[in-house]
Amino acid sequence: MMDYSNNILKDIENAEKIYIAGHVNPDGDAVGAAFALALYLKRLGKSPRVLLECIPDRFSFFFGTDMWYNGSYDDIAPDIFFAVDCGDLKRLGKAGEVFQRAKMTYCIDHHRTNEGLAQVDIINADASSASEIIYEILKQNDFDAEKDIEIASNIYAGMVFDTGGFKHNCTSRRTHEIAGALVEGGVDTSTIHSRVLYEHTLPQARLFGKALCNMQHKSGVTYTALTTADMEACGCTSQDLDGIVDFLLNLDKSECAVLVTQRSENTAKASIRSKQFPIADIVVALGGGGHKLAAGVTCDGSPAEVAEMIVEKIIEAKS
Ligand SMILES: [Mn+2]
Repeated sequence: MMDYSNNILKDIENAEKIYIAGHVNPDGDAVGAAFALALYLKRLGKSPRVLLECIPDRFSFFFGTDMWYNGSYDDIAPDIFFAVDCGDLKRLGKAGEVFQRAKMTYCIDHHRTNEGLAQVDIINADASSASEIIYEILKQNDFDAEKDIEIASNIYAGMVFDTGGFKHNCTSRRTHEIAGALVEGGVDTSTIHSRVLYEHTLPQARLFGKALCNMQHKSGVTYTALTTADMEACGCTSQDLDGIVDFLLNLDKSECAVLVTQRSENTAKASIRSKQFPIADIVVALGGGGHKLAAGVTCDGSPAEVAEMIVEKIIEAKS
C-alpha cells in the first residue's frame, strides 16, 4: 500500500481558511471525495468550504453538501487548498484562481496523466478513485471512515462511480477491501449503486436515444456526437451525458468509444473509453488528460469534426 502519511494533520491544524475543490463538471468521485474530506475536516473542528461549479441533482444525496460554497471567489485566500480528483490546474475552472492565492496547496488525485500541481501531491494512479485515496489518508491518520456513516457513504459512492460499480479495470483487491469495510460500516449499497449509476431522468433517456441515433462505427471505434441543439431539444445539458460512452464501449464490436459534445460555438469535448488499447497518449497529445482507458479532451471544431479527427487518430494509433 502506498504510504500517504505526511504532515497533512499538522498542516490542517495550523490552518483556518480551508477550501476543497474538484474538477469542473464534477462527477461522482469528485463530489464524493470533496465532501468526504470536508466532513473529515469538520470532525477535526474545522469549517472547510467546498468549491464546485455545481452539484448535479443526482449527486445531491451526498452528505455534507451544506459546506458547498456558491458565493464569489474574488476575496477567498485559503490557508490550505485541497484539489481533489483533478489532474490538471485548468480542470479546476475558476477555482484555479483561488488555488493560486492559497498559502498551502495539496493535490489528492488518481489520474495517470497528473504530473503534480501542488506543493504537496498525493497522487496514486493505481487507486480506483480519489475517494479511495481519501479513505487511505484518513486510515493512515488513525481515522476509520467506516465508523462514520456520512464519510463512509461519500467514499463508497465515489468509488462506485469511478469503478462503474467495481467493474472497470481500476478496481483492485484493495478497492474491494475498502468497499467491504464500508459495507460493514453500514453504507446503503443498493441505494448508492442505483443513484450513482442507474437512475436517469426522462430528458436524459431522450438524449441517450439521440446519441444512439447519431452513432457511427469505424474499425473498432464506435462514436457519436451531440450538438448543443441536440442537448437543448431533449431538455439536457452537458451534465446529462453519464452512461452514454460506456454503453457505446460495451457494444460487442467496440474496442474504443468516443462521445463528443459541443461546449461552445467552436469547441467540443471528447470523452474517450477503451477496452484494452491505451488511449491516454493520444489524448495528452491533444492537450487533454485522464487514465489509460478513460480520458477526455476539449478541441476546436464542431462535434462532428472533432469526432472524425479523434477517431482517425485512434484508428491510426492502434493499427
Ligand atoms: Mn476520479
